[in-house]
Amino acid sequence: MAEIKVIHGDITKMAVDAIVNAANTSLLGGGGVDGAIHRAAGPELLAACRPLHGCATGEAKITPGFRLPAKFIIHTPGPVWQGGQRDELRLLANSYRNSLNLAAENGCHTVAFPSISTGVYHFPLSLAAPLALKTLQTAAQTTAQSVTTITIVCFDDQTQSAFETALAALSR
Ligand code: AR6
Repeated sequence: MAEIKVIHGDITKMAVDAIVNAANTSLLGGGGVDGAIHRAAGPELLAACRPLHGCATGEAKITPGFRLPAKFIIHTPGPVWQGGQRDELRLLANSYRNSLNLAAENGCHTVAFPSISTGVYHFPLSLAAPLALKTLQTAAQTTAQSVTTITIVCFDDQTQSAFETALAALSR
């Protein structure tokens, strides 16, 4: 069974098989973790993203990691929070599940995630963290059994605390 870990850190520094990017539907870069990943991976990443012609919310696409320590980058646009009545929970779960499954299909054993949609997309952390961990745990037990380690890389204390609380509740 996959181990799920929560750490404080910068996802661009993770030496794992795949890191996940909280992208937008254009896949052509942006701010936040997306901007950091594009800066660290180098201009080859944008060149690799252009022919992908974007990605629907909740779906996922893969590129090489280029100058990153990670072998692959899995790009997923999470939902923009609009109050909770626009299918945001299902779409966020789709982002986590589809990203983990795509990693497994590409032979990845170690995968790192940022907290998708809880930055400029304003998804409430208190809802996102438990949903993310439950979705990842279920996918790791069913469709993505080859994944051994899932690391949630938190960039700030509030995110880390929300994921640690959700992880403690998950293993109870
Ligand atoms: N490592 C790990 N986490 C990070 C890093 C990093 N280097 N940098 C920021 N975060 P956000 P979203 C955290 O806004 O809400 C972009 O412009 C950040 O603190 O990056 O899904 C895209 O192009 C927060 O906890 O992603 C889209 O347009 C989390 O990553 C839009 O933002 C997600 O925040 C996507 O918005």
